Amino acid sequence: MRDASPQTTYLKDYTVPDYLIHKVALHFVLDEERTEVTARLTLSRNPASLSMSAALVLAGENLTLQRIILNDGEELVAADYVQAADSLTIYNVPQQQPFVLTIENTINPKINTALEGLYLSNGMLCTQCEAEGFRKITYFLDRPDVMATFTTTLVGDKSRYPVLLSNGNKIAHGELEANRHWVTWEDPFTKPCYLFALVAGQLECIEDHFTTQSGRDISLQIFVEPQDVDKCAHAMQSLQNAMRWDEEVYGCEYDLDLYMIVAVSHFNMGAMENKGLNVFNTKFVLARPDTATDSDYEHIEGVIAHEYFHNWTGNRITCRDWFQLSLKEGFTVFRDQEFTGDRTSKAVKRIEDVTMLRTRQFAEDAGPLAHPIRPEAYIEINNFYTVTIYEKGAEVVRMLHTLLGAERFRKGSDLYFARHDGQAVTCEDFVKAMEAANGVGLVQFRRWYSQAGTPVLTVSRRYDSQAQTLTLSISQECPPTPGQAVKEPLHIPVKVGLIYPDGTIAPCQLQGSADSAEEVILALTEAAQDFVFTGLSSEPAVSVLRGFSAPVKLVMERSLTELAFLLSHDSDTFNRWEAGQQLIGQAITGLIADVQNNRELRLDPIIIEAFRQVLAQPWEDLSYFSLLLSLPSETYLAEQMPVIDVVAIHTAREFVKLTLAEQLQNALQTLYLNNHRDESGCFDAGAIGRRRIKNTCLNYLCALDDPALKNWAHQQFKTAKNMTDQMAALTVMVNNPHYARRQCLAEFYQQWQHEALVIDKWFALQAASPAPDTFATVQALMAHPAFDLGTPNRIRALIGAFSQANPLHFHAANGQGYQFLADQIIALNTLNPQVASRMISALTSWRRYDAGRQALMTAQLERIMSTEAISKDVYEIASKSLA
Ligand code: LYS
Repeated sequence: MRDASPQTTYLKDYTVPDYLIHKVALHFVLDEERTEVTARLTLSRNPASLSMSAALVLAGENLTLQRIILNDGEELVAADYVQAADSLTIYNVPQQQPFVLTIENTINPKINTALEGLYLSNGMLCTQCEAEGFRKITYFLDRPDVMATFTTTLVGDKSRYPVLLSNGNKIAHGELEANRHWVTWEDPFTKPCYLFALVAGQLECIEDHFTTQSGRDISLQIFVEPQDVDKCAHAMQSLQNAMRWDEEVYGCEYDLDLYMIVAVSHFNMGAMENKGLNVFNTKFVLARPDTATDSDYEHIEGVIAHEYFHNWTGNRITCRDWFQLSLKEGFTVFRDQEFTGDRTSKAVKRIEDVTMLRTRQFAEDAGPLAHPIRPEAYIEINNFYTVTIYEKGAEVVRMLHTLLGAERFRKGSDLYFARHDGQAVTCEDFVKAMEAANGVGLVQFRRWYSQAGTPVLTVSRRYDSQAQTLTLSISQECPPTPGQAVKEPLHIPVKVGLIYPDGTIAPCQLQGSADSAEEVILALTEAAQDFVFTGLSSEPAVSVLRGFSAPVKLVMERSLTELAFLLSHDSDTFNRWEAGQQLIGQAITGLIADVQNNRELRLDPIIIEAFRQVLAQPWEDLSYFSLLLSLPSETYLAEQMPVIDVVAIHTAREFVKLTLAEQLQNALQTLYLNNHRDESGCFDAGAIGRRRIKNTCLNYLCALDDPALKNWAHQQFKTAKNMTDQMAALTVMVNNPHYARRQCLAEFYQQWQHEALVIDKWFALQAASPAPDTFATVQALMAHPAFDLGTPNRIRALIGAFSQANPLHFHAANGQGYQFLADQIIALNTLNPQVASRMISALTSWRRYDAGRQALMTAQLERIMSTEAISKDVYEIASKSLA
């Protein structure tokens, strides 16, 4: 084990930089194993710095320093500077301001398996600098509050690197001897170095344009490897949609004349918003109807939009320090969620986002890694690109939007852009702009930024028939999280609607107020508060937390009958779906107890009746209809249990699925047949909805041991004209006993072996299967020629899917799943620390399991902790998981 634990960085220690860098001229001579970097930096002392020390400390890692030159004069000698593993300290820099420092160093992209800094992806050179990757390119003040203009010259072999890209506009290019050429790029906007990018390789480009609201013509280019040019149309369309939407909704127009996106197959995350040159994981660019599912199409549009939206929320206005990460990510996620909601179905998008929040973020917030959306300390910032920073951060922005309303929120964002354009700012600056633009105070609301944990709202009600009033008593409580034993009450918007027993809307009129509306937003600010509604002629049903108006857990006693009533009558699409989920969730919870106590299983007829009613109604939004028919996931159900019992959850849920399939077989079959078409390349909401409802039915029907229905799946697999249908069919064949399972898996591989993203699906599907032989399959797949520990997408597909999407087998009682995962994390620790540390998450929640599993999981975490040369990334997550 390492003797000194890695250093922690604290928000409270923030100080302004001692030096500023105004201008950066970079010169690269590209080579796979020895790239030469020359950085000419124009610096000056920061007048705002209080430090008296004259030394200039630059960050740098894995760099081979060649020489340092001051003010274009003499080379510095050894006595002038000190080099450490992660820094370069230069003494006695000139008093005259500004001054110029030229640093020459070399780097080796080929051995850079961490995929941070400059690295190789299928022979192409590319960069990833956020958060602290620029220091792996050259020595620099690698912090977001140092903003400079960049000019970049790339020199490379014409055959290997015909395309040479960097940020901004191409200002010059030319030929050199020995089959080489060069290009110079200039980015006129100041930016922190984490937004720097370069790409060099044999790439093909598809091109289009966009005319902005002020009439400027922007050239749009998407660069991919040659075999993928036929999979870019959707990404291009998505970009244009995002550009239009940002103008319409936020008044934000694009600023450069050129917008480039490059898709690379080796990428640690989803995508990166480098100024004018986004670098994307291929997964979020490439799509053709036969290779990508409907949900892939939606994710591509969402991620393209996310990175595009960053141009204002992230690039023009960036973060002062990495503790403010949610300033750009939370806001940008909120923006992309709203965009997708507008483009597809608002109801469905909200439900999907909340589902993800409640399964993943709530789990994070309840575990040893819980942190506020503005954390106070980190060891490795890459570990803080979390669902809390992103998704809970988006919920906090959404609450501001809910509290202020769309118009006033827009006034706030306008002021934020006007005040801070070109600056590196804080979450506090964002809240202040919202306050100032609207003349409101958000003092208590700020606690959302500093407090971790998921608040629990407990709601009870009392109807007084004489007074015709309904009193809602709401209390809030937030469990302790690491480092935060006591929590203060938060400002929570609780959206409420009332429904009379005949299904009509009851007026919401709060005591003492003259306004009456169909719904109200209650401002819960105290630990416990009563809200009295007046003028109610009979007792209404209460629809609380409409649209999931705050990221909280709701505790409210409700009978199955009341839930069934809300499922048919709630006018809020989110709560209507939620009532159904609560209904079925309560039933499954009861069945889980029955499984644990060896009692006979029986599904309450009220559930079957509720589903029958849903099936009997006409639905316009078929995707929403599908969600109403879907069961809560095993992961969601696990979240609701005091001690997670993966076997009982799986057994109970499968029982419910089977029973519903048996009881509703005719209706499900009809629905399947009515929506089964041979549609290819059709991506309107209607076609997407038809596929979704049809495949939901297929999933139920294939739980039945009926050869005719199993054949439906087989036929669908064989005749599918799009990946959604093909994948859905293969999934039910892999997840249920099926005569053609092996054969279809083999055929699928044969058919798609040259499409990496489709093969990822093939790996993930098998790794997530509840079939009894899954663990053996996963082990065998590790040895498959197409498996590769150097490709993050493949790791996520196999190891990630098994550990995060297969609770039943990952948590096998004998601990084999845990040991397997720890083996992979240890292997990845040196290869790719970022990916390794993300894989630990499956072990982090060990306290949620029984004593036997707890012991097995912690033993593996201890084993990970004793890894030789453990990375900061892995150390932080493993040690905090155990703490
Ligand atoms: N800023 C990127 C995004 O759009 C992610 C960068 C990840 C850096 N480790 O989410």
